[in-house]
Amino acid sequence: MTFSRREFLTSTATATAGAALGSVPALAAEAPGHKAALPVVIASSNGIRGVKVAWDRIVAGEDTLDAIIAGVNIQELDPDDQSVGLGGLPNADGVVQLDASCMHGPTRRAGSVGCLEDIATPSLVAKAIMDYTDHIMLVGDDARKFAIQMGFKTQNLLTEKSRQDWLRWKARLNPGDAWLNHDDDVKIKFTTGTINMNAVNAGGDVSSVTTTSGMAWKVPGRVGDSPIIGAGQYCDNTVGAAGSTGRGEANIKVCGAFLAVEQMRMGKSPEQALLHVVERVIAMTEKRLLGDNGRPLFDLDFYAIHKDGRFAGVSCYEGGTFAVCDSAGPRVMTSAYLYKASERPRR
Ligand code: SD4
Repeated sequence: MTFSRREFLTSTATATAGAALGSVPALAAEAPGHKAALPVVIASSNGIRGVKVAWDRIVAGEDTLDAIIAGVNIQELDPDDQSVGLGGLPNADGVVQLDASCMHGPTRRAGSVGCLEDIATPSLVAKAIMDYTDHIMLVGDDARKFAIQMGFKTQNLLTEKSRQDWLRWKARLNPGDAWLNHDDDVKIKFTTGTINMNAVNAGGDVSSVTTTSGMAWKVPGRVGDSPIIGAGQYCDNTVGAAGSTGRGEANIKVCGAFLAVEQMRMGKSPEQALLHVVERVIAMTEKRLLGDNGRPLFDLDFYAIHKDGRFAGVSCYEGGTFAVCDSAGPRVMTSAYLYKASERPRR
């Protein structure tokens, strides 16, 4: 921990004001945060359908990891979600390469896959690696071969919509090259969703999963934070779970999901733990990614759940949301944040 107490209180005050939770907290007096009766499932906001599916399955007695993987499968198989699985935005070569990882609290096992092509459900491939091998991570063509051996079906993951977006990006890349712009009116997306989901059942068992097509237009072969155990997601059955969406390169450097769980282990609430993680991210950010006001030029969101039912979402900037489902049903909630939206530097 490199922050002085004064720095901690100053930044915590910013964050807490951002979360509209009132006065400056002392280290021991934490913001109350959110708490649900178990079971509870949380996810990035694109998981709003998935948290309900996962929660229903957990209530019906299904294992937490199987349940949340069923939850994220919805996005993976949805061709209109351009951040995950089928229809994900491709890399710079126009090839969809997927990353995913998962962790199962009760058995303390983990699985992960990076740079996977042609298989729409990398979360299930990560789980197959966990279930059927003595390894944790497989990547690239050999991960694809493994998946085929395990019975997964290959398909072209590049939808026409994502191919058109890639073409527009490519055409505008260098004004002087031989590609002509073929559509001037369309805004090009660079990153979108990714889905992280975490659950605790009534017995306090915890699991986590993250799945993504990664950063759009990435350098072929690039692996983000999602398949990195401890960055994209992490869980410990004695504490809770955490995960992330957003700029993976920023998260990897602080092992954000692991750090969040460790902060909860040391007694912080999920919200305070995640605020600590985001502060570490900012402290570790190179200058080229900071605006003149010292605020980051990227987005990064974290989600955490404690095994006692407390949970939180935290973003760099005001405006972030996350999905939750408990006995009150699925809903989107506002994330706490470090900086006001007005502090976001212009690019
Ligand atoms: C990555 N964290 O590959 C992912 C991307 C993401 O919203 O979450 N986008 O870096």
